[in-house]
Amino acid sequence: MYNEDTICAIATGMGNAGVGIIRISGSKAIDILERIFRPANKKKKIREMETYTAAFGRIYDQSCLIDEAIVLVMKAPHTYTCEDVCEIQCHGGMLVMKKIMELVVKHGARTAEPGEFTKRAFLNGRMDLSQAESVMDLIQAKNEFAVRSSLMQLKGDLKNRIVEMRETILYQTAYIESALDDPEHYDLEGFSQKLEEIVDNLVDNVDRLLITFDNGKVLKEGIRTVIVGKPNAGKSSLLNLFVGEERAIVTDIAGTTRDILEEVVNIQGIILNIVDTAGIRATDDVVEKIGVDKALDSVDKADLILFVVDGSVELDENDRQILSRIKGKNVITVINKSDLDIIADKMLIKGELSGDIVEISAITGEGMDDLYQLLNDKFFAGRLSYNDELYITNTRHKEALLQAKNSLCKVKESIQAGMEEDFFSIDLMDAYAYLGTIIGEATEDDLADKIFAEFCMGK
Ligand SMILES: Nc1nc2c(ncn2[C@@H]2O[C@H](COP(=O)(O)OP(=O)(O)OP(=O)(O)O)[C@@H](O)[C@H]2O)c(=O)[nH]1
Ligand SMILES: [Mg+2]
Repeated sequence: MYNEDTICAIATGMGNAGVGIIRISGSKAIDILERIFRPANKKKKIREMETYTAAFGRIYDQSCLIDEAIVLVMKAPHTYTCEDVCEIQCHGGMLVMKKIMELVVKHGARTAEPGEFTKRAFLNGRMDLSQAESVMDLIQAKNEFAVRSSLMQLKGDLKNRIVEMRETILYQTAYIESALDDPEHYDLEGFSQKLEEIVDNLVDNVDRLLITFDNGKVLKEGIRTVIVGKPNAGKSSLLNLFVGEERAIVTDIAGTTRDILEEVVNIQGIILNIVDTAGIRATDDVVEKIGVDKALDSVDKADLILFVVDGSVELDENDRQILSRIKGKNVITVINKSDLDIIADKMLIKGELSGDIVEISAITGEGMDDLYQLLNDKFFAGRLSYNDELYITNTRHKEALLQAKNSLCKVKESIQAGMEEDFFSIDLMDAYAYLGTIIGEATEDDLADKIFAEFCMGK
C-alpha cells in the first residue's frame, strides 16, 4: 500500500452551488471525520458504520456549528483510492466549504494536489496509467464520443490490449533466454521464422491502434455525415442551415461546390461532422471531376449520408447513379425545395433505399425540425452511433506505440539479417518497456507526476 498522509479536497466545482462535496482519503480519514462530525442519531458511531453507508448530522469546530451535512464512509481497500475515503456532502457555498476544509486540515489532513486521489488509485494498483488518464479525459469530455471513448479506456480496454501484446513479447524473450541457457530442452530450430510471424502480428496490432489516433481525432468530433446529391439540389444550402451561417457558396449555377467542405455542428447534443460535397454528375470539367471523385470517396467513409434531392424536378440519371452508389448505407433522403411543387418520385426512392425520407425547404427552413427529430430518433435508437472501436486519443500513448513499433521492426531486421537469437532479446525488451509506459509499468515518477498534475482538484 502506497501510504502517505491523509489528503483532502473540495471535489465539486469552485463556485456556489446547492451541494458541495469534500473528499478525504487516507488512514486518518475516519478519525478526522469522527472529530468534526456529530451524527443526528446519537447512537451512531462513524467508526462502526458499514462501508458505503451514509449518515446525516452536523459539522462542528469544537462547539461552533459550521454546517449540516451528509457523510459517506467508504472503507479500504474497496474505494477509489484503495484507502479509507470519507465524503462530506455539505452546503455548496464557497465559504462553508472552505471552513470545513480548514477544519479537516486542522485535524491532520493536507490539501491534495490536483489528481492526487487518482494518483493514489494508480499507485495502489487499482488502475493502470491509461485508465487513470481516461478519468481526466472523461471529466474533460466535450461530447458523447469523447465520453464513450474515455469510458472504454477506463474500463481497461486499452490496458488489456497492451497487456496481451506484452505477454507475447515476454514469452518470446523468455524462450530465447531459456534456450540459450538450456539448449537441451529448448530448441531454437526454426524459431526465427516463427518469431518473425509473431513480430509481424504485433506490428499489425500496434499499427491498428496507431491508425485510430488520426481517426480518433476526427471521430472525437462527431459522426461522419456526408451531404450528397446532384448539382443544384441544395446541398450547400442545407449545410448553411445546419451551421447557421453562410458557410458554403450557394448559387443557381450547377456545379458551384467544387471541393469538399467540412463543418462540425452540434444538433441537440449530437455532434455531426458534416461534409458538403460537389454535386455528383458526369462531367468533363477537370476540376469538377476531382470534386465529384472526392464526393464519392467521402460517401464510402460516411457513417451517415444525407441524400439531397431537388424535389421540384423529376428524378434523373444523376439521382439514379447516386442512388445505386448509396444503396445499403445509412441514408436519410432529404427531399428539398418543398416551397415549390414537389414532383420527384418519392416512391421510387423508397423502393431503392430503406432509410427515412423527409421533406424540407432549405430556403424557408420548413421541415428542418422533422429532420432534427429524425436524427435524434436514429441516434437514440442506436441506428446511428459513434464508432465503437478502441481509439487512441492521447499523444503520449501514440509516441509509446511508435517507439514500440520501431523496436519491433529492429527485431525483424535482425531476423532477416540472420543474427543470433540473443540479438532479438534487447529490442524485444525495448518494445516491452515502451508498451509498458502506456499502462504505467516501469514508469518513472516524474512522468506520473506530470500526468497527474494536469488533473483537476478533488479527483
Ligand atoms: N426554391 C428553393 N430553392 C432552393 C432551395 N434550396 C436551394 N435552393 C436553390 O437552389 C440553388 C442551388 O443551391 P445550392 O445550395 O448551391 O445547391 P448545391 O446542391 O450545393 O449545388 P452544387 O454545389 O452546384 O452541387 C440555389 O439557387 C438555391 O437558392 C429550396 O429549398 N427552395
Ligand atoms: Mg454546393
